[in-house]
Amino acid sequence: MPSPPATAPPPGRRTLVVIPTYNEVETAPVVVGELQHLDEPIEILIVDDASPDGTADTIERLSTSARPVHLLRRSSKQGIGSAHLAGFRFGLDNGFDRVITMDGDRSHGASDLPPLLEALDTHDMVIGSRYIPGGGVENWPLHRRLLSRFANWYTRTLLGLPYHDCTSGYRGYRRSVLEGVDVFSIRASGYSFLEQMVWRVDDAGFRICETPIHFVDRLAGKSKIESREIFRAAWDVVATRRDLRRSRRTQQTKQSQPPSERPSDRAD
Ligand SMILES: Nc1nc2c(ncn2[C@@H]2O[C@H](COP(=O)(O)OP(=O)(O)O)[C@@H](O)[C@H]2O)c(=O)[nH]1
Ligand SMILES: [Mg+2]
Repeated sequence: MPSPPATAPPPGRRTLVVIPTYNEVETAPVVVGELQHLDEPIEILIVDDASPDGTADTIERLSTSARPVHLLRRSSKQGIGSAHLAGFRFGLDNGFDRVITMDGDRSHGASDLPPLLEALDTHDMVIGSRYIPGGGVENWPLHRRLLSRFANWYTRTLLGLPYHDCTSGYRGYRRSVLEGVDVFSIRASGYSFLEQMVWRVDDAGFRICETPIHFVDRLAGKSKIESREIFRAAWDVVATRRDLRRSRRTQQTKQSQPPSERPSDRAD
C-alpha cells in the first residue's frame, strides 16, 4: 500500500516529478509505486506519447485520491525534450514551486530523490550525476558508457561547462529557473534538450549543483535513443557554441560603443 501523502509541503516546496514515457508499461508503474512510497511531499506527472503498449492506461489505474498521479496523454511521439517541456508547462500552470524530471525505465531510483530535493533548498537547479563521487552506472553496455562519457566531455569542452553529467535526465529545477530562462524557445525536442537546458540555466547565472545518482540500465523495454539523435545532439552543441559566441560579440560591441551610438539609446 502506498503511504498516505506526506504532510502538506512547506511553503516554496510544492514539487512535481515529471516522467516522460514511451512504451514503458513494464517499468513506469514500478517507478510510480516507488515514488508513492517515499515520504516526500511530491506529486507525479506522466507525460505519455500514445505508447502503443498501453502505458498510459496502466498508469491511470495507479492514481489514488491519497496519491494522485497526473497523466498527460499526447497524441504522438514527440521526443523526450518536448515531454519535459510539457511537464514544465504543467508545473508552472498548476502552481508548483519545483519540477523534477526522471526517466520511466527504472534507470533512475526513487532513493536518489531525497538528496536531490534537499540540494534544491540551496540551489536553483540540481543535476543527478553519475560521474561524481558516490554516483555510478550499472549494467550499461560498453558502447553506451563510452557514448555518455564522450557526450559529456564534448559538451563540457565546447560549452565550457563545469558540470560532470550534462546528459543526465534526472534533475530538479526551481520555478524561478523555468520562469527566468526562456526554456520554451529551446528548439531541440530530443536528447540534446538536456544539454541545452544546462547551458541556458548556467548562462543565465543560476546556481547549479550536482548530487550523486546510481544509474542502472533498463532491465525491460527498449531504449528510444536513435543514432541520428546522437548526431543531432552533437550538432546542437556546436550550434549552441556559435550562438553563444555571437551573443557575446554583440554584447561586447554594444559595450564598446559610446552610449549615444547604442541603438537602444538613440532617440528616433
Ligand atoms: N513522452 C515521451 N517519452 C520519451 C520519448 N523518448 C523517450 N522517452 C522516455 O524518456 C525516458 C528515457 O528514454 P530511454 O529510451 O530510456 O533513453 P536512454 O536511457 O538514453 O536509453 C524513458 O522514460 C522513455 O520512455 C518520447 O518521444 N516521448
Ligand atoms: Mg533509459
